Amino acid sequence: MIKNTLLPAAEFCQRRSDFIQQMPVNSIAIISAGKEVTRSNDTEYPFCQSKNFYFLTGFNEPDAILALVKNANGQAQSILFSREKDALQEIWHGRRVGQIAAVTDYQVDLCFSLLEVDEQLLPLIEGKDAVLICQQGEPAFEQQVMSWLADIRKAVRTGAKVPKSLLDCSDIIHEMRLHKSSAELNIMRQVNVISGAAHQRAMQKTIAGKFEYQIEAELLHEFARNGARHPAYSSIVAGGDNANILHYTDNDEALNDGDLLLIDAGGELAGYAADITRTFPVNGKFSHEQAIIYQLVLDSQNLAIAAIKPEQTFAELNRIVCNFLTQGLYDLGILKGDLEVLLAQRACKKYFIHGLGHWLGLDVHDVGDYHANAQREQCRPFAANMVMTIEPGIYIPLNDKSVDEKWRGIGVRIEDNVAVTETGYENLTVNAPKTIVEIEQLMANTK
Ligand SMILES: [Mn+2]
Repeated sequence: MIKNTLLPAAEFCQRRSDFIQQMPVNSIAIISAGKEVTRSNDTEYPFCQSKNFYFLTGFNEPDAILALVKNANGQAQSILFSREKDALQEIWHGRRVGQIAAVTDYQVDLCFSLLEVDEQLLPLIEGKDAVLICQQGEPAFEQQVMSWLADIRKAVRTGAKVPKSLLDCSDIIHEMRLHKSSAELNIMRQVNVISGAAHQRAMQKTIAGKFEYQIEAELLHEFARNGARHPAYSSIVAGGDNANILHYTDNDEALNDGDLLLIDAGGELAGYAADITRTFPVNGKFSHEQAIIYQLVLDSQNLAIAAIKPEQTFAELNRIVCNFLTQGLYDLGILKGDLEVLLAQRACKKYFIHGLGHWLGLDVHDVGDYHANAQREQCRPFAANMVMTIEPGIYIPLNDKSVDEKWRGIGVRIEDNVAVTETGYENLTVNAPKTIVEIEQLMANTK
């Protein structure tokens, strides 16, 4: 359990009060922490807190429950339920915050042991008009809440009043998470710098003959030694044709002289993710064809980033990138046919097979509505303090017989993390080398 020192308790307090403002009067929100997940037998995966719960508490222990109460008169209360102090458990498994420190350090109004949850929570639920929970992805906790409601229902003949509605409050929290505070932006800047340094280190340590997982080890080393102990997601370290497998995480093959290496990796700091992709030559020097495809992807990315500002949309950025990549692939003879038709069909999607970007924050694919329309275009107007990735790519698999052999096996993705500002954008990804010159120079200087 690492106490979060990067975000002050006051920020979490403010979030709870902003959330409570949006609750109906005479309701209770019940938000559950994450559970430990068994890896094998009696060992667990590293614990990852439920991000909605973390967003509202900063509290990093499993099994806890947050109850936010808004009474009929508008009065509010934050109540945490957490594991009780237990000398023996703590000797075996680690320290616990306990109920006293939870109140002082996390600034909730009250904290009870989980052993008291039925006794304390049922009277708070009883008599409310609505119960709010995060339904998305938490069916087991929803069952728990249903069973509490059933317990109250058993007492209706003695006057118990059962809440009439069970509401999903995921959207309220997700909207709050989409708009970053200045403290959150600061952490996201920091984790981007840490992750950029990891990409630099990966470039410096790459030589033909090493295995992909050895480069992964360099990334993890650089994350952890700078305070981002865990990666935000499983690192993709994909040499040669492996780059054409979008979510390749086997990372177990040898790197070959003459191939590109695609790395999609970011650290997690105070719960916040970086999500950076770089593609560079294993031997430190782009081949002619690799350089052409790389520059095309890079130019398209720069075009998209330069167009970011309030009111801009992913749909429009997609249009800009698709037009540019389609034209470029046509000029290279990789796309053949009538240019107008190819542009209208967005023919580049044959080789640019994923979306242009996504929201970024506590989750790497962060929450927040995209306002997708019937054509699946993401039309949500950007606003200041939203953070997103911009990650165009071109993937030409080795077995694609429709293109000249010289292009086959090239897979390039370039991904930066960008915050919307009042007047434009701020690229948070400031130290991961990106131009061909920068990459070749860095790699030449370390050989
Ligand atoms: Mn991404």
